[in-house]
Amino acid sequence: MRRALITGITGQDGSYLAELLLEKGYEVHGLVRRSSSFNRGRIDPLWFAPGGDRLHLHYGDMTDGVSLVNLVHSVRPDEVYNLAAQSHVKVSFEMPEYTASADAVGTIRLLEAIRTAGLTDCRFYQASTSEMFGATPPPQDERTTFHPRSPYGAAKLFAHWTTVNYREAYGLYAVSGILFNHESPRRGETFVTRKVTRGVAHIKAGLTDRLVLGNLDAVRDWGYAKEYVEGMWRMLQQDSPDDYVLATGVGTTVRDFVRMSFECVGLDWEQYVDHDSRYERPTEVDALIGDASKAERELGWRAETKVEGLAQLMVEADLAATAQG
Ligand code: NDP
Ligand code: GDR
Repeated sequence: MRRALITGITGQDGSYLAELLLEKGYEVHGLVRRSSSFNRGRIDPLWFAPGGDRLHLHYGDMTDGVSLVNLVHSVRPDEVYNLAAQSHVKVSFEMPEYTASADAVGTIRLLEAIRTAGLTDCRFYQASTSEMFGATPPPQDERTTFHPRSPYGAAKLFAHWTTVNYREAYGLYAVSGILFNHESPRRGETFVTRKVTRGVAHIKAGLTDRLVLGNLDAVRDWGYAKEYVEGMWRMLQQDSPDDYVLATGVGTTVRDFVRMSFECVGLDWEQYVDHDSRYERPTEVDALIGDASKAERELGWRAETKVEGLAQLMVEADLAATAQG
């Protein structure tokens, strides 16, 4: 039985990936950080799903190297998926040092834990991001120049090159998945898509009549998270390690995503949306549109859900959640 360790298992991607690996028969170990409130809502249903007895959770933190060393030495995983991160771009401007510690140095801590445990056959996935391209105009692929525009983007770029270096220096099977934005009903409520679809559901239910947003002109390439975790897994099943972009190839403005989401419930967005510059970033990433043809060619992976379908499924899930209270 293959054994996987997932950092960030309580997040959007971690929960979908844990589900996928349990379905594939893996023993799944997850790193969970201590919180005063319940932070396992997304993975709670997995305990009761088929294979739930193969799920094991461990306390630890990306900023605590000792916890990572102890965990890797005791679990001795075949595959490690490093998904844990302070993943909010705007927050990274307010917490740059913490973001660098968790996202950049945290990756070094984890890679060193694998190396010092002597796990030479262990396969490592790093959750890299289109934010590393930042100011470089689209389309972006694996050969595009990096130009991050936030402490988050810069920290992830450090982690990306560290992953490449451990592959080259130590022969570790280490890959960097450069993923463009991917969303779902499990997306955190402060990211723009979920903020919008949840806002639409609340407006439709009469709980509020306002939705306050920042920059509506930014262009993003939004796909469906459930499909992207399949791409992560495929990256670790190749004969040799390499880096891949995952994206839909379609760019949409925030404004158009807002319009589509309101149209799902038959409302005109302009009647409800206000602007507040406090939601803007000191430096914005204007446009991200990915070219995932290498992943399609070598992994047989392509994004199936397009942005309209994504908005629809997220609005429907938020309408259902709102109705349940
Ligand atoms: P989320 O923000 O939903 O999840 C982040 C996870 O990391 C959570 O489990 C969180 O725990 C955990 N975490 C945060 N800080 C620490 C820490 N110091 N120690 C241990 N765990 C920590 O992110 P996503 O699921 O959306 O993204 C997964 C990864 O992919 C992230 O690294 C993100 O940066 C990257 N990425 C995401 C993209 C996207 O569009 N979703 C695109 C490209 C890259 P808790 O639940 O307790 O908060
Ligand atoms: P992003 O996602 O920064 O692309 O990072 P986010 O949803 O936060 O922002 C997307 C765009 O929407 C604009 N925007 C707003 N954003 C938020 N959060 N809240 C608002 O009210 C708002 N109004 C407008 C933003 O300015 C931006 O242009 C996500 C994260 O998941 C990262 O971890 C990941 O690496 C990248 O996607 C790829």
